Amino acid sequence: MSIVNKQIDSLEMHTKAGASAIVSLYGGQLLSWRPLPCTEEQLYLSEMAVMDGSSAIRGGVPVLFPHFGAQINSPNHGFARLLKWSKVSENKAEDCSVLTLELSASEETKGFWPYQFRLRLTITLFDTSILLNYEVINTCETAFNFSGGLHTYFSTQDIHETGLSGLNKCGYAENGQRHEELCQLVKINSEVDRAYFTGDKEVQLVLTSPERRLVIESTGFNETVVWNPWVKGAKKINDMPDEDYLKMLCVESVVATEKKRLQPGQSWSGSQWLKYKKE
Ligand code: TA6
Repeated sequence: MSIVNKQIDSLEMHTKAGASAIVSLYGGQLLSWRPLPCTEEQLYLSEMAVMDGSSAIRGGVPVLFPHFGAQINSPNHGFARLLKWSKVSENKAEDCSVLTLELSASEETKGFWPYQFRLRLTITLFDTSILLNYEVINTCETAFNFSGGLHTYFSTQDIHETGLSGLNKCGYAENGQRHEELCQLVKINSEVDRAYFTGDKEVQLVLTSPERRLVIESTGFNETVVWNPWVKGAKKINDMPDEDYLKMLCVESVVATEKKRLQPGQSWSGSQWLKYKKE
């Protein structure tokens, strides 16, 4: 955790009872979440993460926009995780703490994508849960299409003992092939990079690992990507220790294959709500 405090411009959030979170202005990225009652870290953050603003931070919750994945003449997963966001507001209530960050169009973003937009991330920290709301507003005079989402990295004590339920019977794409999920509990025993077509209804998944259960509720987004690079993939990632595939699993709430279209003045939002459960 010292890595966070050392190098980047970040904001701390706390509830009165003692849950906490750390958010980087660079990328508008949640880096740490410690809910009650355990106050243990729930997110994976690579100890080799680059924290000087020269590349995306490996871990926490990278915000993807204006596209998911690769696109010609634009950084992988878009520019939002590579730019400095600004703070819109910060409020405290009896049972929660709320922070809103924003990224809007600039000369830099126009170099990659010609549209005027506002991208807002509102983080609400409760004692035992954290709600991330991702909102895109079209502030230009023409319509645009976009994709993106929340690329959440969860920590786990042991990937071999980690499972994800709630995807049974859901169709997914992996390596260009379509499949249907047949498992009640998806176990991660090899490289996985699957886009589940969960649809834009509310989705409820449960991540089970030796140390806890986390309920992951998402709304708005139409796909859920499950990613672990496993042994070979991890070796190719420069900013992650080779053995760390054992300690992480990404469960991403995204708009990917089917882009969203916004008319001038329109907005769209999706959310991911992470709820800590001990057993
Ligand atoms: O969302 C899954 C994914 O697109 C994987 O294919 C994998 O490459 C990952 O994201 C990480 O991408 P990054 O650009 O952060 O290295």
